[in-house]
Amino acid sequence: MILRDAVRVLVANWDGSYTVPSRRLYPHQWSWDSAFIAIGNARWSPRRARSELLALFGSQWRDGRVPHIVFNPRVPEGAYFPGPEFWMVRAPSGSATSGIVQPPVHALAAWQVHLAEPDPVFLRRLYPRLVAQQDFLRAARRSPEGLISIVHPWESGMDNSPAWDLPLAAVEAGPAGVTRKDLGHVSADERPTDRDYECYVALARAYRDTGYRRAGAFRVEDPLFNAAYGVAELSLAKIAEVCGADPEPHHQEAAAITAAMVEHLFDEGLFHSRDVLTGHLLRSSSAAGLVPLMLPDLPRDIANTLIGTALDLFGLKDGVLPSFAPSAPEYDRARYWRGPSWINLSWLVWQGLRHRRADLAGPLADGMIRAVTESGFREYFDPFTLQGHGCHDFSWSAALVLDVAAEHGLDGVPAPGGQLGQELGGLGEADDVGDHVPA
Ligand code: 2M8
Repeated sequence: MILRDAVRVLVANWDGSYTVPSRRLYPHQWSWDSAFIAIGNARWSPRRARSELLALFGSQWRDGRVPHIVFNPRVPEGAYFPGPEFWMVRAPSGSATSGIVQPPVHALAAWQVHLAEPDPVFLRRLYPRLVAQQDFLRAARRSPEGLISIVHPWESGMDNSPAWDLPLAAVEAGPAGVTRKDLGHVSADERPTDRDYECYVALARAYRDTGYRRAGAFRVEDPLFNAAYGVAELSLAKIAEVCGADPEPHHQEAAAITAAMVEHLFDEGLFHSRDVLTGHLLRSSSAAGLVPLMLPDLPRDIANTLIGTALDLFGLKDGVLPSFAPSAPEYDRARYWRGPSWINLSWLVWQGLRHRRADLAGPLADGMIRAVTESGFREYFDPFTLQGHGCHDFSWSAALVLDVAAEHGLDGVPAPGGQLGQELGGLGEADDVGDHVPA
C-alpha cells in the first residue's frame, strides 16, 4: 500500500518530463531532488527516471554548471521566491534558471537508473554532460587543497544547517526586500528565519551581480558536497566503461578527493565544513559529516570512527538519523535542516552503511519506511516521534522509499531487487507518461 501511495505522489507531482518536489512549496524542477526522484522512479518507471535526468541536463549551462532550479514558464512568477525575475538568467535551452548548483548526486542517479533497466544509449547521452558538471566544479570551485567549495547555503542542499550559522553571521544582509512565499505553505517555526532569508538573498544577489562568477562572503567546503563529488567520479568510472571511455581518470579523481577530505575536513570523529575565507574548520554536529561513509576507499579506521559517532552522537542504532545531533545546543527537532530527519540524508548514509554494517543499515532502512508509513510523505520528520513537518506529498520522500523497499524489502518480505513492477501491479507503466519526455 505504502509503495502504491508513493507512486501516486510521484504521478501527482509529474510535470510532463520531470517531477516537482512539491506542488505548492517547490513548483519547479530542482537539481538534486531530480536525482533522488530518478533513483526512485527507476524502480517502477525507468522511462520517467531517464526523462527526469535528461530534462534537468537539458538546461545545463555552457560552462557545465547544472542550475539548482529550472523554472517552469507556466508557473506564475509569484508562486516561488526567488523566481526568474530575481535570478535574471537563462540556460542555452532558453529556460530561466537559478545560477547556483546543488550536490552532484546525478551521476550516481544515472548509474542506478541504468542498473534498474540497462540503457547504454541513455548513458552515452548523459555521460559528457555529467563530465561537464564535474569539470565546472573543478574549474570554478576547487581550492589549492583539492576540495570543492559552495558559495551559498542553498548549494549545500541543507540550507539552514547550524553549520552555516558562523559564516552567515559575517554576512551583511541589510533590508533585502524579501517576499517570502514559503510561509504561505508551511508554519514559520518549521522554516528558516527572516534573517536567514535576508542572508540567502543578499548572497545570491551578490553572486548574480558578478555574472555568477565570483563568490561573495560565503565560501565553504562541505563534506556532503565533496563526498557527492567523489561518488560521482566513481559512478562516472562505471558509466565510462559502458560508454567505451577510460574509467581511470575518474578513479584517480575519486581517490584524490577522498584523501583531501580526510586530510582537511576530518576532526574529532566527524567530517566538518571548512571556511575557505578564514581557513578555519567549522566544527559542528551536522549529519552531513557522516555522508563520506559513501566513499568506498575511506580508510577503515576513519570509517569505523565515523560509525561510532553515528551511534553515539546521532543515535543511529534506533534507525532514525537526525540532520543535527540532538545533544547540540543549536538542535531544533522541527525546524527545516536544524535537526529533523530527512529521507534523502538518511538514504545517503544508508548507502554508506550497506556494505560496511548491514546490522545498522537494516534498521535505518526500516526507520525510513516507518517514517512515511506513520506520517505520510512529509518533507521532514521529528527524529524521535516521527511526526511529519514541512510540506506534504514531498517527492524525494516518496521516491527514495521505493528504492529502499526494492533493496531492503518491506514488512519482512524480502527485497525483489531490480524494479518493483509486480508489487505495483503495473500502476506506473499503465499511466500515460505524456509527450514531453525527451527522446
Ligand atoms: C529546499 O531549498 C529551497 C531552496 O533551494 C527552498 O527552501 O526554497 C532544500 O531542502 C533543498 O535541499 C531542496 O532541494 C529544495 C527543494 O526540495 O528545498
